[in-house]
Amino acid sequence: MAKSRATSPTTVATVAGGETHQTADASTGVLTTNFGHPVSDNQNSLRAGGRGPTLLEDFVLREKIHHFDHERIPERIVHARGSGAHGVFELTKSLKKYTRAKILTEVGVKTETFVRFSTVAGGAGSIDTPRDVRGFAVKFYTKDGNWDLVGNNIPVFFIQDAIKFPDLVHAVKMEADRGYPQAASAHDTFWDFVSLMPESMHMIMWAMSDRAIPRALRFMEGFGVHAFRLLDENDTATFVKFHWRPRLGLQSTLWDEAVKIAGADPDFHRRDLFEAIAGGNFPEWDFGVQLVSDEDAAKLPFDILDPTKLIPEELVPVEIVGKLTLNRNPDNFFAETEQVAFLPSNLPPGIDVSEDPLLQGRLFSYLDTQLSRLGTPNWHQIPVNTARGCPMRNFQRDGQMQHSVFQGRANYEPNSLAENGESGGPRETPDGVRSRRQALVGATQRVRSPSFADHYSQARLFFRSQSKTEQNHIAAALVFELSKVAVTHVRARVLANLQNVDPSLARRVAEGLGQALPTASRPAAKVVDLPPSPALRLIGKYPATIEGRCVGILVSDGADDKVVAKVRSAAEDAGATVKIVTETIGGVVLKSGKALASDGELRGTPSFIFDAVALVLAPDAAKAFAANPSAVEWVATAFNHLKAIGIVEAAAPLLDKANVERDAWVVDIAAKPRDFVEKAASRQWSREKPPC
Ligand code: HDE
Repeated sequence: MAKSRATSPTTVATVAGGETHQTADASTGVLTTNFGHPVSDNQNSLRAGGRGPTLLEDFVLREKIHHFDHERIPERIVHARGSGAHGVFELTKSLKKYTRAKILTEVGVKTETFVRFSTVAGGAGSIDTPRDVRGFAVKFYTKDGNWDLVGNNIPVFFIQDAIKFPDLVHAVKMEADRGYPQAASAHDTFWDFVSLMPESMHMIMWAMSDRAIPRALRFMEGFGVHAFRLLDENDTATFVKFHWRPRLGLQSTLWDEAVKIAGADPDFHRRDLFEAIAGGNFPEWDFGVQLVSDEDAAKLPFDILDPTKLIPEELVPVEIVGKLTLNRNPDNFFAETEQVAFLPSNLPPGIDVSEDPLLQGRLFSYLDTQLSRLGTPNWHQIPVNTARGCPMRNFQRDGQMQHSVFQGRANYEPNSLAENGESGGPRETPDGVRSRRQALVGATQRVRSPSFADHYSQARLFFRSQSKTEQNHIAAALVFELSKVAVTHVRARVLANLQNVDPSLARRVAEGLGQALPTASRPAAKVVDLPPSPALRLIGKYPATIEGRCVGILVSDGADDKVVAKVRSAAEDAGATVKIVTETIGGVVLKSGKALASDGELRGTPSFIFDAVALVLAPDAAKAFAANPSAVEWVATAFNHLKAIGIVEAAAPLLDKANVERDAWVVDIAAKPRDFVEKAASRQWSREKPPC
């Protein structure tokens, strides 16, 4: 692993130029002010008499409150709510033929990374489970400088040109006059905007699919979205799209679960990631590339520079070339997850941009935003942002919060101070960052290329490639979202656009809204039927597994120890974690007389935070639970959320009260613990009644 220069909070960190500075030391010892004065009393401010006013001269108090008053920095304008982790990237297959970037050519080398996942629309304190796109931003501390792959969990985007981004974000965020809704696209302004921007329809299909309500950050795919370029030794370019594939597979919540989890645990995703890493269950992703030559790109039935389009895997397969493992939680949320700053323009030699007009705008935006967020052009010196795999030397100097103490006189170049025996400073190298050699032609103009005009064919491709269940969910999501839209003509315009995506979908949504179906809007380009791409599905794309998931066991006093142990070991052997839920947090006494500790009390630990549940109950407890609304709801919700339910015979009164039909996903756990675990790896989709 590349050696870190900014290490533990108690060490001395080396910064640019080899100087050192002290990082915050939070270890034991005497409490001091920020300037090292020992503090004698951290409980009482300095007063004139025991009941008198506080004295202005109390510099200990004033320093403490002054610092506290300025603890917050502006939150990100988008992607404010995020969770981060450290990790390591290892290349498994060299791309030497296409690039000179060491991160993509040195097989087996481990490179440190920092990853930040995020929602887009909500503020920093908003919930983890809204319907939203998730950010998937990876910082690789490569030997050739930082590479930031700032992507999402959806491979396309709403708009084609950066100039529309502020409009999109204004439309989706809280409405300007009322300051709500927070973290929700289900409101007038968002749908008004997207209904007027048919280019957003492909992304809308993804955003209304279950991809936008992931079960955990660990179970998401990631995409670089734009076409980038790889440059070989001769600077010959190949287009590339980047992909992350979760080794634990893709999994989403149901909408009803997402809504309920928002209330039960607003930190559901953050907690899941933190606990998984703390428990040694390191999430892993395969890293893949789709490579396309200029000649092949020209033959694609869409423009590779258009970020509202994806390259179907059936057309260009995703080649797996590396692996990312998240193996360390941040020591300090603010210092790392909040202050990490990504730049799509952070590209090591051998990786280059494309002319995608959305990417081009991002190359400017991210650098700019860091100045208002982090307040200084020296934000690259914040440890989480500092290059680690290589030196950082140049003649940039001074600025607010300059941490480096540069030596010597050479703060300009060229200079000849070396001839005088002084340090002349660093020099450029031909091996550094180089751009593709590309002839740029065309008159200066503000136009949208005609090759970007087809807004519907891939939206249709996505919808028609989904399983029936996923199509049902998309229709239901559209009905839900549009039902929150008060302006009727906006709903009508969305329906008119949906007609071009799929008339049967448009009809279903219109019926769900109880609104007449308008005729289709006029597409700018002919909509074509593309061959379906099963790789776009969520359900069934990866093998079903319970690994990394969580099973909740509702246990009562007098429950059979052996059955509890059986379920636990079957689930744990398959890689799941187990949580014991009991009526009170005090736990239970099992049949053998042994005490069993509780991980959560029944009312505060609802079944919808689990992937599967089991009921290990004594007969009298099952009867008592049947008269307990919280217990009945616990079981009924698990059933309605299509989960596997492991049961013992004695649980019958509770199951009956909760209207649980004994289908194949309701399994006798005492007799068939393995069958339970197998069923727990997926949902019983046939239980679901299509909501519209
Ligand atoms: Fe961003 N985006 N974005 N974005 N974006 C930001 O940068 C922006 C876009 C994405 O965890 C901001 O440092 C513009 C696409 C992620 O810190 C800001 C445009 C994709 C993150 C910004 C886009 C993304 C951001 C806010 C259109 C997927 C969070 C704070 C041209 C490929 C990174 C910041 C983190 C954050 C601007 C479009 C992903 C304002 C102008 C497309 C994952 O600079």
